[in-house]
Amino acid sequence: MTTHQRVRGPLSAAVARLCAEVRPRVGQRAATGLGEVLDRLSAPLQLAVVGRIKSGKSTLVNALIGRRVAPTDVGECTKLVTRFQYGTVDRIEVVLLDGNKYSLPFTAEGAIPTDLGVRPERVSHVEAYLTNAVLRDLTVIDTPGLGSLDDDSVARTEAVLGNGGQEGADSERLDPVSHAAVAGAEAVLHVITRSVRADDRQALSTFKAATGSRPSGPVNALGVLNKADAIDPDSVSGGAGEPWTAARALAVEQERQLKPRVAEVLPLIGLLAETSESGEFTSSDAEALHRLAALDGATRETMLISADLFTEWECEVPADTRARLLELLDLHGVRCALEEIDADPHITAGRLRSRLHEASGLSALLSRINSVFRGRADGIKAAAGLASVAAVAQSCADPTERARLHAALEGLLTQPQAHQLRLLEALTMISSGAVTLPPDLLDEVLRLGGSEDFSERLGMPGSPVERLTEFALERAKWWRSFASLGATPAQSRVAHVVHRAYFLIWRQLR
Ligand SMILES: Nc1nc2c(ncn2[C@@H]2O[C@H](COP(=O)(O)OP(=O)(O)OP(=O)(O)O)[C@@H](O)[C@H]2O)c(=O)[nH]1
Ligand SMILES: [Mg+2]
Repeated sequence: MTTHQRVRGPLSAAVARLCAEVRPRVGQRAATGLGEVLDRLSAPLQLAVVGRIKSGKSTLVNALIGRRVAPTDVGECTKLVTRFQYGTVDRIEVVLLDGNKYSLPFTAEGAIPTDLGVRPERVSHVEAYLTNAVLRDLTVIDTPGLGSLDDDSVARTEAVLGNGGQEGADSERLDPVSHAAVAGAEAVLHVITRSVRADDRQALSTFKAATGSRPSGPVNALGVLNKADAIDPDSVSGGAGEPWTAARALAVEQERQLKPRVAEVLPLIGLLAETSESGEFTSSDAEALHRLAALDGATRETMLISADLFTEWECEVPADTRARLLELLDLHGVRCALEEIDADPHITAGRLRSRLHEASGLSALLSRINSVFRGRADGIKAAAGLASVAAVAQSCADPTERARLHAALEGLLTQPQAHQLRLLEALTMISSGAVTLPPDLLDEVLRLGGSEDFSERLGMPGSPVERLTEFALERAKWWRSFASLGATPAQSRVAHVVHRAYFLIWRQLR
């Protein structure tokens, strides 16, 4: 049964207790909903990778899992949601809209076949169970490209990610809306490329599509500026003629545009990350690169001008070997590898692979995923769980039952230890645009909700406790007077929460 499953962290545990306590006192439907919330609270964090068509979502999914398992660059784009979760044996399960499931073998290369053996219209989504350790505390969800889909696929995607209707629902299941809120992804990697387009921004604000009723924000969303290798450094101000510097400058610019809907935007060369993480890069690839490095300078330069020249120019390395290198690394990756070989002609294949990994930017992304998502999984999951309970309450036909659920929610939120959830809720209101604050106050609230560490939350890392205590009290007072004097009603709600957050910090520091 669900209730004995492990719930990770005090906030999730508090929400789990709430569900377990109220469940016997509500009707069958709401009880089923609360059961789903409970299941969800003990499951790994659900991280969806979303973005425009062909932005490199599946490539990034493979890099994260460390295996080329999601089909990439399939002539046809990804049409279905695939959830990659931990399992004790590798297996693929195709879930049909009528609720039936069947399993499917991996391709010879160990990937999910693009042909699922049934008409795509009949499929709800694909569950892939893998033994990879990363998936123990993170379920990774690959999604179809935004803007790529016909209405039918949109409806399916939303149903799985949590924003739409659910076909084949029997009477004991939740109604579509609450199912959506319960099933939605809890965190998001938003993959963008070169420029943030209007529809990227729109996608972020309607990111509800991926997270049920919970919009993305600084607490649960990171942006990834992918294909950093394809950025022309001369086209970016501050690019300094160097691709990675240009990518960083562009990421900062995009972050400015997208904040506070994402915590941060990080540049990435997803292809290099995938190749170096998935074990696709072999010693014969390294050997081919050594042979290319040994070519005379003029030939090498010419070949590196374009992909066509790289594969078609006369040279002793066979054309199909070069085509493979291009597929694994693209031109920029090949260039990086050749420079590494120039610097150390005896570099081993393993070392070359790890240099490519370093060049991909994946380490920085993983470390942010750890601090933003894994580190805060408890708060993220608990906030998602609360939103789900609220959605279950909302969909109750019986007013007494609804009131009981609301009372339980309120009861939980007034406990001091649950205040962090109020703060997360306030951040969500801000990031969804429901509340606006002047930039300095916005930064302050983001900081306050952005960490577990008191000195970081107060923006004074390394300061002595006395100074922190004093500052927390000062800001608590300020926010209280802002709440009653200077603020709009919506700002005032947020200000009360911020005031209390400072007050609680002050009390604990003291
Ligand atoms: N040069 C370069 N190519 C990349 C990078 N990331 C992905 N690609 C390539 O871009 C193409 C599309 O990648 P996918 O991962 O299939 O993109 P997707 O977003 O999953 O595409 P859809 O599912 O069709 O929307 C593939 O050929 C990838 O190899 C990158 O960082 N650099
Ligand atoms: Mg894809």
